[in-house]
Amino acid sequence: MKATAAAHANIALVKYWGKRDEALVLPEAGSLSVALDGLLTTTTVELGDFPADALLLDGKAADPGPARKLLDAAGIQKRARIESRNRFPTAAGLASSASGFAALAVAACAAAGLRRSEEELSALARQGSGSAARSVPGGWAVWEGESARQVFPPSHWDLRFCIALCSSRPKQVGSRDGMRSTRGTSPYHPAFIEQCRRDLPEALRLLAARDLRGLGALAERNALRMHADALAADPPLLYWEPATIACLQALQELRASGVEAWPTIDAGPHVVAICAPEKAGPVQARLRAVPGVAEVLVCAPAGGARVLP
Ligand code: 2P0
Repeated sequence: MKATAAAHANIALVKYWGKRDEALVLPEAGSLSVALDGLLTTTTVELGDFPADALLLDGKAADPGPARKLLDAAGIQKRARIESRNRFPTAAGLASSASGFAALAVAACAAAGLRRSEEELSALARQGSGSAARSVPGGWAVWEGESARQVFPPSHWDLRFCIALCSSRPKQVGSRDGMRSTRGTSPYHPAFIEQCRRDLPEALRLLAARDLRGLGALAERNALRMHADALAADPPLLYWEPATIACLQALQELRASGVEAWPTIDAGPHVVAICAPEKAGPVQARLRAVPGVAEVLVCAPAGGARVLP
């Protein structure tokens, strides 16, 4: 009654920002992501007749409530001892809910001896955190409706994702509250959702063709429009730090000098620059020189969640 699983976090190129069903965690529009090899979570689940559920997150006791919700959804009644570790190079506030809930879904089902398809595991992880649905299949993944599927393996395109860490303080508003508030109060939200519905098929076409200039520019537009949508919420949601803007400008200058790299930004201050492998060195060096950037991690596409022996 014990199993360990590993999963990678992912970065979306067409963002998920809005639920059509809050309780079921169903997205208003489809999203496209890629799993990142440098951002790994390993989770062990032990089931037994323990007095209560317990969760250790990076060695510290944490609320097992959200994990219990996922176990209940899987039909697992036994109490669980869960231990989860983020093998992220720094504790710099990178989102770990995607890799965490993906690893938890896979480890919990393995510990309970439940045979679940990848589609079922993705749908289960989704109930912990929407973006976790995409970390189950990994690689280049599309999430529409109840589950995500891998549309291309990591080997389809050897790109680099340079993550510039632009703040070490915890963000003020989490994704769940942020997207709820945006959906409820931003006058731009319907336009953003319509845009995502147009962006997804276009992004898939550019991804199939390995068109970096096309996909990079689309990812930049999609991310900035998501932030425009959030900025227009009441109260406004400003996720950026001064270093965030400085990174966006540094990437514009790099492109003007012939080093092609495009940014995307999640619901936080960090900038992720997308580029070809041979440009990762200059991009990393340039972003490192931006005042306020603590570190730049370079990641490559990774696979899906898996049970470890
Ligand atoms: C994404 N984000 O597509 C978008 C872009 C953040 C910005 O998915 O409420 O932690 O648990 O479903 O998955 C982060 O949101 O939110 C996210 P819930 P989640 O990656």
